[in-house]
This record gives sequence, structure tokens and C-alpha cells, in this order.
Amino acid sequence: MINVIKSVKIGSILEGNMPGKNVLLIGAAGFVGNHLIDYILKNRGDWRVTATKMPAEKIEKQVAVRDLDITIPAQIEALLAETKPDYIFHLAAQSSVALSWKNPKLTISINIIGAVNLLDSIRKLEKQPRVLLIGSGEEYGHVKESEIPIIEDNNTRPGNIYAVTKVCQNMIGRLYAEAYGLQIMSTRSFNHTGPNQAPQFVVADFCRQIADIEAGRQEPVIRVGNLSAKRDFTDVRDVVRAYCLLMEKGQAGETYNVGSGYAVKIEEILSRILKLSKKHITVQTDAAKLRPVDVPVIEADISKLKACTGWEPEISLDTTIAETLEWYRRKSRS
Ligand code: A2R
Repeated sequence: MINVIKSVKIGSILEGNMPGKNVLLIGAAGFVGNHLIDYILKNRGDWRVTATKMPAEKIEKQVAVRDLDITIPAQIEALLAETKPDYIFHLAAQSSVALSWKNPKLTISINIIGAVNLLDSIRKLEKQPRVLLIGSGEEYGHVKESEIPIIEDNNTRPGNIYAVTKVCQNMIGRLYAEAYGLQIMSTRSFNHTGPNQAPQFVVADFCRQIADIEAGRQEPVIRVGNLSAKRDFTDVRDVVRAYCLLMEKGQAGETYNVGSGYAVKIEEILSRILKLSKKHITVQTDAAKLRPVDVPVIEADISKLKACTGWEPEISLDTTIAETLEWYRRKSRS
């Protein structure tokens, strides 16, 4: 894609006043980053995107790509000097709850120290960008039934190391916004899913198994964990649209829940996925997938996000499920 800029005065380019926005997506090679790039390319024609990835990763899209490890401050400073961002989406993370138990130090180093490295580098800039830190609904942790749907001011009682690191990122972001006047907003994003999601997440896991069964790679038995929990699912393409709106309209120092506002039983999701297959498939509980479910229902209150941005989820759960299954079927055939 070629960006053609019409009638721009040379003086304004030299002063860095080009129309549009310089946009930095940090940690963009992952699940959400790929969808965010697609959404921006389609819907924000005047955003000039630089996307960062780890050296071993690939981003094959029409954006500038740079390697960046957020645990190395000098790399962040060089990138900020080069790109002069107006907007920064901070997606980079060690995002696996399971790995956070196995390697807490790594998780803390990427999710907390990495975020501080970024914010400290931003603090030194002359021109302050707007920054969106991506957090997680996991931050609320052990939610009481009386607290459903969960508002942003709810207590956070994180139940795993990953969640602890995201609570820290959120607190540091808020403190930096207050103390240094930085334009930092944070999300608490609930379960999001869609095409291209890794199979350690429940919808993707079910879809991958069905695709493998249909392709004859797995016996016609789907292995599942606890089906009784209710969780709040949003299509990742709705989520990245919310992120762009928050970048444009969010208030510095504030945290916004991003979710559908509606909890669905995992059992219901399984039955909707099974209906999409012509195969006769048996459901079997796999002890390895069972996690103690001490939080039966997690549902976000999304009124703050709606009031701030006008955002509403647009993609139905049925569409998300169907398109994720189709994505895994294509992957299974290739
Ligand atoms: O772990 P890798 O090699 O797949 O790379 C991940 C990258 N990342 C880093 N980037 C810069 N410096 C680091 N030290 C570093 N360590 C990891 O962040 C990956 O490409 C990206 C995160 O993408 P995913 O793991 O696919 O997460 P997803 O689902 O895109 O979630 C985006 C954000 C994360 O902050 C999550 O914690 C939150 O939304 O739910």
C-alpha cells in the first residue's frame, strides 16, 4: 500500500506537523496485534503505523516493522526517537497464565519492568504521546457474586502471577499519569477470541479439536475442562476497535473494562461449536484441562467504555465461533 500525502507544506513536514498520526504498536506480532494492524489499515487511513515484534517473530503486513525487546531500555529510546509517536498501543506481554506460574521472574520482567521501561522512556520525550496499556479482566481475580457485573473501581484480587503483573502495570500507569501528567489510559480486557487465536484459550481449543477431528487427525472425542463457568467473551475485532476509540477519546489516568457485558456458560459455547460440525463427536472431561473454578461467573460492566467512546460490540458470538472454526479448518487442511 502506498500512502499518498497531498498538498502538505514542506515547512510543516520539517516541523513534524504532517497530517495524521504516527502510531506505534508494541508487541504487534501476537494475536491481538495482528487484528489491530488489520483494523487500522482498513479504518484509519491517516495513521502511519510502526509495529514492533520480537526478533524471531514475523509481521507480514503493509506497515513499518521494527524489532523491539521492551526489557532493553536503549532499544525503546532509539525507537521513540525514530518514530516520534503520537499514539502508542502497548500490547507486549508474557500473556500466558500457565507460564506465569512456571516462570514468574520472566513474567514480572516483561510485564512490569518492561512497562516501566516504556513509561520512563516516554516521560523523557518532549512531545507526549497518548498511551494505551492493555490490561486484563484477570486483574479482578476472585470476584464475589455480589460484584457482578464488575465495575472498574472494584477491588482487584488477582489469582495468578500474570494477573498480579497486570495489576502492577495498571497502578504504575495511573501513577505516572497523575505524577508526571502523562496521557496514559489502561484497559481491563475480558476474554477475547477469534480467528488466529492460539489453542490454549477455550474457544480456539474447541475449534482446533473439531477441525482436527474432521480432518481425521483426532479420534471423534473432544476433550474439555470445566464447562460450568460463565465468562464474558468478545470478538477480538470488536476489541481492537474499542482500543482505537479509547486511544482517541479515553481520559488520561483512567481504566476501562473491555468486554461484551454478557457472560456465557462454557458449556453453551461447546454446544454451539458442536452444532457446526456434521461429525458425531463425544465429549470427554480431561483432568489436565480442569482448573479449580472458584469464580463461577465473570461479567464486565462496560458502561464506562460505552459512555466514553460510544462503542458497542458488533460481532455476535455465533459469528465469532463460526469464523474461528473456519480458520482452524483452513489451517488443518494446509
Ligand atoms: O512471546 P512472544 O515471542 O510470542 O512475543 C510476544 C511479545 N513479547 C514481547 N515484546 C517485546 N518485548 C518483550 N520482552 C516481549 N515478550 C513478549 O508480546 C507477543 O508477540 C506479544 C504479545 O502477544 P500475545 O502473547 O499473542 O498476546 P495477545 O493475545 O496478542 O494479547 C495482547 C495483550 C497482552 O498484553 C495480553 O496480556 C493482553 O492483551 O490480554
